[in-house]
Amino acid sequence: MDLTDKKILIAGAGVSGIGAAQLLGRAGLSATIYDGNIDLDKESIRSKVPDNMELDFVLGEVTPELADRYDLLIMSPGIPTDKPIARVFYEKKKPVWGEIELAYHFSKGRIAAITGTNGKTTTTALVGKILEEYYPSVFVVGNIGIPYTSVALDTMEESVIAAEISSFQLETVVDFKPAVSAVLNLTPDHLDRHGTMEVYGETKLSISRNQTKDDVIILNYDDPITRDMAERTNARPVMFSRKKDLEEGILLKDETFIIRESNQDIPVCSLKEIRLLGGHNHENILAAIGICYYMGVPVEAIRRGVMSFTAVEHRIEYVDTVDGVDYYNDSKGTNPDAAIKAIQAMVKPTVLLGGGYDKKSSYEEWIESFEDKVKCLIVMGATADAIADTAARMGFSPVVHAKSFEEAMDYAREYAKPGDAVLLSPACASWGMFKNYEERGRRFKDIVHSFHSETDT
Ligand code: UMA
Repeated sequence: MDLTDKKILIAGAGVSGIGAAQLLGRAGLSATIYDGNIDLDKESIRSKVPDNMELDFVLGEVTPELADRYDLLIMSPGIPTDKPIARVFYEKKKPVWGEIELAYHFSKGRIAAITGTNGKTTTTALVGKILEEYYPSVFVVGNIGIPYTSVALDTMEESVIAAEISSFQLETVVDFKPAVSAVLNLTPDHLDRHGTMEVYGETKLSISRNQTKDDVIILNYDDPITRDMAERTNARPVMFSRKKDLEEGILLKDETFIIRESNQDIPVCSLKEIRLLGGHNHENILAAIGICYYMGVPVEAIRRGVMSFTAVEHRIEYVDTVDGVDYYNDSKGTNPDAAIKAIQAMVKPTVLLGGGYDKKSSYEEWIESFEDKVKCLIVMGATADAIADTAARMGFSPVVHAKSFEEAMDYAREYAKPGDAVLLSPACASWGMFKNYEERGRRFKDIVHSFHSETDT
């Protein structure tokens, strides 16, 4: 569809909606933004689009006549497609595109699109890193937080795009066609919006809807739902597995990531050479290797990208090794569940920093997960006593009390010996000590780097 002279309504004035308006403005088009929030700060939004762009607003209630005034509706992902704003357009048989579809319409280059319930942000970031090892023009976009629309006009024929695509975004794709797609796994999530697992799964698989046999879809063999998707796609399926010795695909075999193709095993790198920890991350690595290999990246560049990727910031992020001790920042471990994942991911004896704001969580399961991995727990913040009491009840020791974050870091350095790891994964929010978990994670990294500079001098 040629959008010149078309009347376009954008639904949602968040990150996606503003990205869509910016793109249309840069393309010399005008638009109207709809938002359910009647107190929207219109001037702040106007200041973000090109000065000469005509931008109107419709706020609050939706009437059926609204659809008569526009030729196309662009949906933000957070607005369900059964909401009145979308329904009135569907009823009048007017086109409804998601923000991803709009970006795709203007975008050039080849796309690697990644979806799944868990791990898609890490996988997308890793794919971006690997692509950058080889291609000169790389964009990392989508649900990861950078709207695809914000860069679509900057892409060129030779660009490659790593796009994290959520199920919400997939509800409104039309012609979107990645060269390589991936569905990492599927467990119950967002069922309030999608209704059933079947609908949720089909929505995820629509990432591949327009792909042909010349395109590739990377699927997780170890997840029965994504494995079965191979039967329902036109693209060429390539499986990854960390458990099964597949005849062809991307595998973890004898602690080495390999690409198995035409009876040939191509080693990429070994578990010892990577910095991204945890079984769930090994799956993300397998997927990323497959995606990049079929995006045309040579194995040597894939190897460099995987080996140098530390993590998404604040998620079991490797920071540095000082005096033989590896330091990991998992400040995003703000509840016991998330913090358990980080402990499970550790492979060395670990000095753990925990505690913070009191959300009245229970710490039993978290402490149970320490097993013989955590050699010492340093507690701080409002929850220090509650955690220490639970640890004492459960027979875990030693537990060291720190009066400040800085003191906790000094203790960590003292208790950790060469060959150990120090992990900040507090199982608590940071409030009371920090503005947010990002600030806590950055403080951790600053202190680790200061330890490093001390040892250099
Ligand atoms: N709004 C309405 N009516 C509604 C719902 C929302 O008018 O029924 C308006 C709100 O008043 C607000 C705007 O819509 O002004 C917000 O739009 P949005 O919810 O689509 O949020 P964006 O800021 O555009 O962010 C979206 C994604 N958010 C969601 O899918 C909920 C971001 O993913 C994404 O990073 C961003 O686009 C860029 O592409 C976030 C997310 O939580 C991280 N994603 C889910 C997930 O990862 O599980 C899917």
